[in-house]
Amino acid sequence: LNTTPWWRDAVIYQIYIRSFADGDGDGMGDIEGIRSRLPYLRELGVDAIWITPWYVSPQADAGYDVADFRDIDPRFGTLTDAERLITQAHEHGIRVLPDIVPNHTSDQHEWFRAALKAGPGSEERARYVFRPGRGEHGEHPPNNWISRFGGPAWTRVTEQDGTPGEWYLHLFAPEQPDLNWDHPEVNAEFEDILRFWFDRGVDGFRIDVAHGLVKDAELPDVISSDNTRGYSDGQHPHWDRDGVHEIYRRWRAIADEYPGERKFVAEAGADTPHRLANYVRPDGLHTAFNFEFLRCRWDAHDLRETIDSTTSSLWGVGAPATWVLSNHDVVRHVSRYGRPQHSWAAGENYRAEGPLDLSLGTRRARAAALLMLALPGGAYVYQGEELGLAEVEDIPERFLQDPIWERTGHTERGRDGCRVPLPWSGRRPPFGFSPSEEAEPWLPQPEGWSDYTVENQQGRSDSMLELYREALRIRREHPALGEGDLAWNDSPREVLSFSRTPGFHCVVNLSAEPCELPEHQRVLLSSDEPIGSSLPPDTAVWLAD
Ligand code: ISL
Repeated sequence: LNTTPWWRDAVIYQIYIRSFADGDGDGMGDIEGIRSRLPYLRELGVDAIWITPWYVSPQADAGYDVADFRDIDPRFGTLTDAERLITQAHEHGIRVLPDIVPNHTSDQHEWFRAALKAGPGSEERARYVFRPGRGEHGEHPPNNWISRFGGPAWTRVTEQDGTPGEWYLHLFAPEQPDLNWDHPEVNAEFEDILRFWFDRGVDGFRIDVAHGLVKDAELPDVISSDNTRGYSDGQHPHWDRDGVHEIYRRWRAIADEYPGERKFVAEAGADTPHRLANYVRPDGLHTAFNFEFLRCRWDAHDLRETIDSTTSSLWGVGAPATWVLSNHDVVRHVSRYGRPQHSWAAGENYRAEGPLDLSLGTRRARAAALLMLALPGGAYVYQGEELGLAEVEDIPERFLQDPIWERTGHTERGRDGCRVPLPWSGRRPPFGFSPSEEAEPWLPQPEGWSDYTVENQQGRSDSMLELYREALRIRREHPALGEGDLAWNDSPREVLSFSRTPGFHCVVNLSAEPCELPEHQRVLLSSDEPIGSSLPPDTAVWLAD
């Protein structure tokens, strides 16, 4: 009998809703599209789906600017569609986790509109972070905080009488004003929103910018808006402050009122595994994304250190580890690994340096999938990684939609390249993404994606899709996989080799030379064929006693 709560080792598939599947033919994904692809997800073998924000939103940041948390954006469907999706997903054995965005609302949220109207000093403004500016005429922002999307984190409003007035805080786009989490109404509102969706059957939430909610009330200048380096624990004025954990203790209590192990996963930009562990305590959130793993280079030493430091910090607080290779905010890992010189810049943004070797990137991505799915804990699969999609790096500028592109004055292309609508079938765009051939996906798909469609990959034993399906099938069946131990084996420096009990072994060769495989072990699955007694470079293998 397996008594492990489902969330401790779930494989959760990230649906970026506007790019997964389009049910109504407007070129944008929607709830009906997800519903129609539930059989695909069941066959893939994932335990749950995380769906990026589906709420009413002007879409200034692709739905992360929410105007009404209790209804669905008409582009994506209706509340009834959402309820039907939850029910049908459950019938397919798939749990559903929407995204919740508590750090900010849309500037079109009724609270923010009321705040603009009500003016300085009002109760309405107290739910956000409004301040007078610095300088003789208040013409300078209240402090030096920087928006994650570029430029100052403050925008000045024009008051009702037409004069330049107060400034409001937005750690992201100006259309995303930050809420004031010291305000009891803000707290009460989100607790109610959680209940609203739990009552409709959702199995948990992904919490957006979980580390950003609480700010130092004095709003002091920062040394850096990118990260917490240079500050001692919890002392940065707006990232990763201890006060957030009090909020999540209450959220956990709400989740625990419901049957069936509802769970949270924090998108917490904590700078060390130790700080990340603060989020995941028995009376706090269940899990948190482990972005250290995502940021690793294709380097055995880097990966092994990250695996060790995350497991030891998280196990220390009784939480399972999670593993993520890609998401809707970063360059797809085929493209990262296919560029030996890739690097993460100071903040979050990845820089592509040097030419892309697509076949190398793909080979490594196959090996990385076997590594990730063999590690203890849970894993996240970002839509399209199971198809081996690479970053689309040549989207014509007129199509780019990410606010980062505008806000940085076109110095950063932004995140659209990992958000291109999925190819399902057929020889040309929209590749079955939309029901009609004439529909134009909201971002153009590369012609070359005809090789990457689900239709083209299924049943082909050498395809990325079949590798994921087979790995997930073995993972469900093998008692050693999921939660549990990990023991490193002796291996050459550039080889990762570990065992899981009972009787499972994973070897990943990150060196330029073939490496010897242990004798007397049976190959369960390998990322490249054929495997003899040695493992080629950039290849992973699963072995059994
Ligand atoms: O702040 C960070 C690190 O300290 C970032 O990693 C931050 O957590 C990340 O940029 C937040 O992303 C999420 O919220 C954004 C949205 O644009 C992203 O798509 C979403 O994943 C604003 O809601």
